[in-house]
Amino acid sequence: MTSPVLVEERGGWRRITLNRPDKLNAFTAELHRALAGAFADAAADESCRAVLLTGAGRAFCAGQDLEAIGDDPSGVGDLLDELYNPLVRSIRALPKPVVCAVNGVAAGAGANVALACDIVLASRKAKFIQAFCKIGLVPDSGGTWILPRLVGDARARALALTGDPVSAEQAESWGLIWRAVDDEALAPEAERLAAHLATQPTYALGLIKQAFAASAANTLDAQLDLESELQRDASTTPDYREGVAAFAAKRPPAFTGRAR
Ligand code: LHQ
Repeated sequence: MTSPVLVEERGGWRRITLNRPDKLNAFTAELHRALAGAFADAAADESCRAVLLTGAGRAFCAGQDLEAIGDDPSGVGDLLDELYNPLVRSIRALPKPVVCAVNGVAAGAGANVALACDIVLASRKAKFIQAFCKIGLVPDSGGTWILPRLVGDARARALALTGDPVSAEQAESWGLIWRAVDDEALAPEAERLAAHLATQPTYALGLIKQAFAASAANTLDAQLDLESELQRDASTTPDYREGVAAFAAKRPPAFTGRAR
């Protein structure tokens, strides 16, 4: 049987591909389990220093598989607790960068999982749809948290309340994503970015993710204290010494990505 998630080792980084193209890579429990395993492996493997998440076929992900879930509402909340929320948490907590290459439509939880990634590129044919209201649900997978932070309250509310699609170009100009790129440029550009990130001071990049995670709830005072703490930690790494030495020697740095 075809695996619902493909993992390719690319030397320092790995590509994770949602692989149910006939169903626009909609989430099933099986896909969730495979994806959780792929992120857990990426977290555990020190040689993996960046992750690229994308979808097979013409879509990135159409959210929850509405056929697989049937019409029994009793398990919907549990699905979030058991599958979607851990996925979003694992992406945000992964101490290495996650690039998302949104290769086509990203709807419902598919959109919000993409937006949970650290750097989001989208092909010009991609669309982001907060489809939840169209089926009588509320945005999940962090949508009500991340949307207002990325695009402001006015746009976030309108997107969630109408379910209107947002094009990749609009998403870029609103700051919902990092960059919209031509369709044929998406894969090479996302790969280049993941490969570049995989050569960078991974431990420090993980600390940067920690700082951004905390900033959403922190006062400036608390964030300044956290920055001191994280900077102390970063400055004890071999990569910091290497970065400064390489700068002084006017040569490219060779980072290990390690903490010690
Ligand atoms: C699908 C799906 C799909 C199954 C396309 N399921 N088959 C969390 C926890 C618990 C419960 C509920 O939800 C959640 C979070 C959520 O994600 S809720 C939101 C769920 N997603 C949606 O409501 C989006 C539904 N899909 C669509 O609106 C459209 O398919 C989009 C706009 C994504 C794409 O439209 P088209 O490009 O026109 O493609 P299509 O509609 O023709 O779909 C192609 C095939 O994919 C088709 O199957 P078929 O056998 O007829 O070729 C669709 O039935 C299937 N498909 N989305 N979510």
